[in-house]
Amino acid sequence: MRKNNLNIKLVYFDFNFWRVDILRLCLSFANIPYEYERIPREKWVSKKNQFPFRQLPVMFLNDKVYAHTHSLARFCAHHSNLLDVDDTKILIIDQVIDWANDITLKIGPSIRAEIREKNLEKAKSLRLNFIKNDLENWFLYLEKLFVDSSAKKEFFTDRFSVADIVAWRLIQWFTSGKLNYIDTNFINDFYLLKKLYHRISNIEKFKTLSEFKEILKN
Ligand SMILES: N[C@@H](CCC(=O)N[C@@H](CS)C(=O)NCC(=O)O)C(=O)O
Repeated sequence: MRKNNLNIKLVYFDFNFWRVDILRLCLSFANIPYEYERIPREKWVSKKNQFPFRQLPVMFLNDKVYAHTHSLARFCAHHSNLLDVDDTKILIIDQVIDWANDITLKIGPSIRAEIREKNLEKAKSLRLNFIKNDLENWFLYLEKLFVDSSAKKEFFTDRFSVADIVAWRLIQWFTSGKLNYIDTNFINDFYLLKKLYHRISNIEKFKTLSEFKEILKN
């Protein structure tokens, strides 16, 4: 019998990305087992129609399929005791997840131009526009949300939650050096977010998760 009678399978592409990693990190943090299927990009066209919104990630739960990162994150966080019971705290958590979605949509066109269209000139121009118009602003918005939400300035809701995991995963992504033209030192301008990142990286239970190690290795 699985913990909480949950029989969970997550499906994503065959690379690590925050949309699915936050789900995996939550479940693993709470010792909730899950299966994980990685679909190679080249198989996607033939499989796409099997999925409700033709997008990944999805979660199979007891043989029914569910989609959309935010919905899945709430579910996984709730079962992992990483959501909250106070609805104003949940509102804070929701905003961090929506922030992650929004900044991903902002940087998305430059990623697609590079990886799918293989148009490096277009990718560069879109990326430089993102850096000029969005990068700093969107991290400022997140830091301001942290300042306004957190009394102790330790975690978004003063208790480690999926919001902190989302922020950790996105900061890791944007400082990984994988995003062309983004100076990974940009995070030094966001002292509290940088401190949050290191605080989370040093949570004993978190830093020993296999998912955590795998994300940092890639
Ligand atoms: N609304 C979805 C968006 C997910 C999304 O954009 N997934 C991308 C990969 S990161 C995708 O599946 N794209 C479909 C495709 O490339 O055909 C969510 O919140 O999860």
